Amino acid sequence: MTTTPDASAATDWWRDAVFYQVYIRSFADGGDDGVGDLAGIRAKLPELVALGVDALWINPFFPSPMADHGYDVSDPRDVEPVFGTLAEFDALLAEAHEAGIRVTIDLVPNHTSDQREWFQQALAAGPGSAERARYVFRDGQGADGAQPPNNWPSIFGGPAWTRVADGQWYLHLFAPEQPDLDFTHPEVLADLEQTLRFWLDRGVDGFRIDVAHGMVKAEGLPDVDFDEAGLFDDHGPGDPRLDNDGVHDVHRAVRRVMDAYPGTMTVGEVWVSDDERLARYLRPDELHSAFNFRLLTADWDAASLRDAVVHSLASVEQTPAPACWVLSNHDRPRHVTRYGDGELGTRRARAAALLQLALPGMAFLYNGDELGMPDVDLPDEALTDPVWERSGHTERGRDACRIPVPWSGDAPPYGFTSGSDTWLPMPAGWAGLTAQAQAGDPDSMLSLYRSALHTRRTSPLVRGGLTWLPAPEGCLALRRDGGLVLLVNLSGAPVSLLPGDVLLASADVTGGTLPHDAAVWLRD
Ligand code: TEU
Repeated sequence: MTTTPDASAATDWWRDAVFYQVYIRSFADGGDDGVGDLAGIRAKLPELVALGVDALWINPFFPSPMADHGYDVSDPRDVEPVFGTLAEFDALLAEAHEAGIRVTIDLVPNHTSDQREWFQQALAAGPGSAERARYVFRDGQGADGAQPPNNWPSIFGGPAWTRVADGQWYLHLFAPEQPDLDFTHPEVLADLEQTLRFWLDRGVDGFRIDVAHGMVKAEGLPDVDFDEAGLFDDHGPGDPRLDNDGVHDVHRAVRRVMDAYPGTMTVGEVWVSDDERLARYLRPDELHSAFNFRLLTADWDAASLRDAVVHSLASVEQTPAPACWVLSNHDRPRHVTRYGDGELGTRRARAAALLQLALPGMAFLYNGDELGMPDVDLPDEALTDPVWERSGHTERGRDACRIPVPWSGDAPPYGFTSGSDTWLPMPAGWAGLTAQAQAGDPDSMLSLYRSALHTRRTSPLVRGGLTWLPAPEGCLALRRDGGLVLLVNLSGAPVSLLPGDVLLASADVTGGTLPHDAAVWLRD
């Protein structure tokens, strides 16, 4: 066990924390195999301290056949050899805590790897067995049972059912290598509780909970009555696969475990856009917090961004949870690219950073946000995301936003690994994007993030609730109770600054004007 940083600090340290998402395969390689690992994270802790983040969320690093890059877990209570060892994890945890950085990890309750012992036992034991009851096995439809039990599509494309040798089918909302567990089975919940305690006893500070709206399916597994097109992006209301009321019992059970470890927290990946439905996950005996993906899906215009902020705040208003702001993650196109790529996308991403970090609540940065990393178009043969195969090569999947982070130097692999190859290819032309190149440039994205995080952490201005201020047409203006004023200009033309001293700006504001696609922090 390690001690938590600053043990005297409030147990709700996470309420306004800045989390840094470490997509472990792509963050830093401590060896030469071209895949990031725990040793790589240890080596980069000084960089994370310099950046000024409060906590990490590390994507799954558990034993896995890697059908979905670690989200197919074959043992939830160990470390995948490609990423290191349990001892290496303990060392990382101790060093991070020493450096004042909390560590949260990914919890994948909805499904396991098909290579997990449980699933192998279920296959061997046959229809009707106790072993099969931990998963969702059903007989098929039609005279010979050759049709799947219902018409559910997998979120990765294709049917959500796969038939096994004896003729039964099993459910997988994601890849066939990720069979869904049945949470009505008491052993399934007991195992999850054991996993929570295993990591909490080692000293982790919390969990990001994968597909936190998915563990319980609609009673009777009824057919979906919408067509498959758009499902990948839309987990809308009425989808019988997701957001069923029974899932809240799972969250209550998780919370009971968490409550025995003061100062720890959960953040749920809840792809539910309805404010009231989302709020249900944030009741006092459920999740501590949940991602709100409105900012991550909003268009770059004043109305959409304002709408994202309003709804994110509304979803937590009647709950004990803080808001939780995300611009990018390992599942979606990076925001530099969403905002138009190149100089335009970068310029907007700088403004978006000042928006995200000015808002009340938790903020999640995705590794590379601080460098302004864009997506990379990869050739077909480089694609590794199961979505590419499952969709019949109609969806390219998520590799583009998972390119390894460039640290130094002027050619691939840019200091990411001591080897020569990287698990996804890194492009030429990134010399200026590396952390090393940006650290020395006061006008870089990295310098902007460092300044914003420093101000956010140290200034009493960036505290308290939010009030909208009157703003010029096409602009957003708001004030934190502490006195920080944010102005974002999406009007397409320069606007005058609001009154106050400039603290930080995403673009040149000399002369008292804020250029378009820029943002400024002011002291009122
Ligand atoms: O994602 C769940 C989820 O709903 C996403 O698949 C999302 O719909 C999709 O990526 C489109 O953006 C989580 C993890 O974040 C993802 O990486 C995993 O692949 C998935 O669960 C299965 O574990």
